[in-house]
Amino acid sequence: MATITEATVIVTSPGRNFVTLKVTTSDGVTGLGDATLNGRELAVASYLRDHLVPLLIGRDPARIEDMWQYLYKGAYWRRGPVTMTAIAAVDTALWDIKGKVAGMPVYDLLGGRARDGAMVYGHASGGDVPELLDDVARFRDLGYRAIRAQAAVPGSPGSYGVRKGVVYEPAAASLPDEQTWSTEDYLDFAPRLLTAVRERFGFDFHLLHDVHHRLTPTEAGRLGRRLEDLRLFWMEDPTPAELQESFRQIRQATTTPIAVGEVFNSIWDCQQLITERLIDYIRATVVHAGGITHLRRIFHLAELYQVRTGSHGATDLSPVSLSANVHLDVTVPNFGVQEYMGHDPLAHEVFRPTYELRDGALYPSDAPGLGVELDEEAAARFPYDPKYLPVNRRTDGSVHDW
Ligand code: GCO
Ligand code: MG
Repeated sequence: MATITEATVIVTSPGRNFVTLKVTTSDGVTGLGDATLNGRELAVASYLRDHLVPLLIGRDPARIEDMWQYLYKGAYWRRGPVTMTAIAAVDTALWDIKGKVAGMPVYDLLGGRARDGAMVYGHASGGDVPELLDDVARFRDLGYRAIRAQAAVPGSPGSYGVRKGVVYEPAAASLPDEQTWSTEDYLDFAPRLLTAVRERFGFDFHLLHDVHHRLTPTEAGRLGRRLEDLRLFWMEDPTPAELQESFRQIRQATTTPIAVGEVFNSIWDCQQLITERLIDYIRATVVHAGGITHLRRIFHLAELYQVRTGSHGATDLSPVSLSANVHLDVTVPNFGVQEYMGHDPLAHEVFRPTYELRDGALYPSDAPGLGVELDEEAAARFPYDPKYLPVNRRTDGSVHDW
């Protein structure tokens, strides 16, 4: 039996911070797992280095489910983003190893492809409506079949979702950026913005929009109803989801499909949302929801309730977790869409993924395992660069959800 002989944590910042776990076996096989938690990276690095790595050495890398149960139940303290991201990193690395040992891509270990590629949505954004429309045109020219549309809300400087550089990156150095938010301005603006997109480009592509947890259920219901004729693919994160039953109210108010889940870390965060069909798409990811093993469980539960998948794929998810997600996406019957923002070219000096973007979809390669290499020498050239996600305040100065 091969055993785990080494596990190292690589923290690198090629354009943005990434934490990666590399597990090595006595047969010399290595596997990678993403452990990036934007703005709280070192907490996961320490959880891995100080608490999990000592438990991995000498164990059988083939027993993925047992390892998951051992780390989850063995911690006594359950769930939470730090714990679940750390467990995800171990789990993902073990799937990568299992694939390499078997000489199979991970999607084959998961039952084989149900589709060739995973349709992705790209992020069109702009400082105002004309800029956004130009960006939507660009994504259409690039062959995207699903496009998310966001623009800066007039009167709310620093609105989320608007790209400033090559890729969208909301985290800022030193202290968190403090932004201002007016729900009234947003509710007035969002329907105008999305109407402008449909008026200019019509209905032959999927249109998505992210509300980024900013509304109450009443406001979200009202917005969803106003957007119904625009036939959105989804309205994302309309309200914070700690109170799962609050989605019932949005549901009763509108037929606009609802997506949620990028901050979820376990099946318990979405059990009621799924089993009561309060959402249409579950957006949890491999890296933040306990790895391939746990995300697959969530997706299978969702399938029973006709909830489709739409995993988070922002720039703060490394090419390792994006690849893992795409391997899972192509196998699940209830796949919906995969978010894809791409990465800063610097990130590709460190991570060499083999998935391919074609015709608006990501195709995993048939390389054994996850098909991603990490260049450790390149990683060492980009030391950790502390950054924080923004904080959001209402116009009266009180803290709101970001
Ligand atoms: C999305 C997101 C992200 C998050 C980011 C936080 O839908 O992709 O809302 O852009 O804000 O991942 O780290
Ligand atoms: Mg989002």
